[in-house]
Amino acid sequence: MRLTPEIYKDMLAHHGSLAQVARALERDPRNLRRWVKKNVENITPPGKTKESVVLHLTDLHYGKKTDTFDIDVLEARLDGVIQRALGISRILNAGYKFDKVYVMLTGDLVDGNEIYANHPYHVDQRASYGRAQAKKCAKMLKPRLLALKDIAPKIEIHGVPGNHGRISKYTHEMNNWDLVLYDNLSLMLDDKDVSVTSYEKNLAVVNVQGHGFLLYHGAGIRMYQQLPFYGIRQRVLRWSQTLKEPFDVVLMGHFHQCIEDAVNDTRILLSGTAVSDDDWAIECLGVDGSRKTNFFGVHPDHPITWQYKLDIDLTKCV
Ligand SMILES: [Mn+2]
Repeated sequence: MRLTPEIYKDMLAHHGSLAQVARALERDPRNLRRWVKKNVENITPPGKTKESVVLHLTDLHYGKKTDTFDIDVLEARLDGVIQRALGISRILNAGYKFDKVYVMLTGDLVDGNEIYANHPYHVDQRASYGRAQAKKCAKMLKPRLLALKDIAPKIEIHGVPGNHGRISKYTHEMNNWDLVLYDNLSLMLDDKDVSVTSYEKNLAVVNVQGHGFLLYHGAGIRMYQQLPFYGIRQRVLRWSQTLKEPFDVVLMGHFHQCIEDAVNDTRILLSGTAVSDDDWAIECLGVDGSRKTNFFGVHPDHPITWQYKLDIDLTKCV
């Protein structure tokens, strides 16, 4: 008899447990468990669409201190983002089956401590120096990223570095606390269903459901009239001709704004920051950092299906 998911379900209803079904079929229960995992549990229920989920996190600036932002505020804001992502996914569960959550990290997750001359004056002293930030930030992220298993059974984390975590201007660009943070996460998340890829380069293309997602922090793009759009568009146009791997969506941070643009069919999504009363954004851009981040679904036919701009905090922001 060739076992099908329907036959297995009937037998399970009759025999009561997987072990009893294995006995009735005279099969090794461990083999049967593997078969069930592959053929029964991963099957998309009728009426549901199978998709992957992307959560973009960038510019958390762990260690930065402003009038209304420090490491405690960041922790609470991150909890809020995760809760909102889980809440939305529970609503969407009625129509979707999610196979994987991709967490895309595009740098400045740690603030660093000495890449700018005035840097030490803007650091939360409890966060301490760069290596300590990379360790503490990984500890803060670990349980919150694992909570995303409530959305899908597998998690893939991909990270490129930002500019704030650079250790010094006189060392290799990849000597960067963001990458140390990702490496820490990789070691701490000792789970066969969770993977962490830390890219020792500024640009990385991640494949999700057959679509290319280009991860880039943003620090190499100059602004014109203190607006980033022109620079981003022309760079994306050139990259589409230059990069070996094709991409459909660009995910960026750096500008601390949650804004969206496109060049023909290539979507450009910038997520905001966790920082509020962000002197840099207020002075250089004229607006505070927008505390919103992108959360969306990916289907083999469409690089972005549903899409939410999750609030990183619920207080009013520009
Ligand atoms: Mn930043």
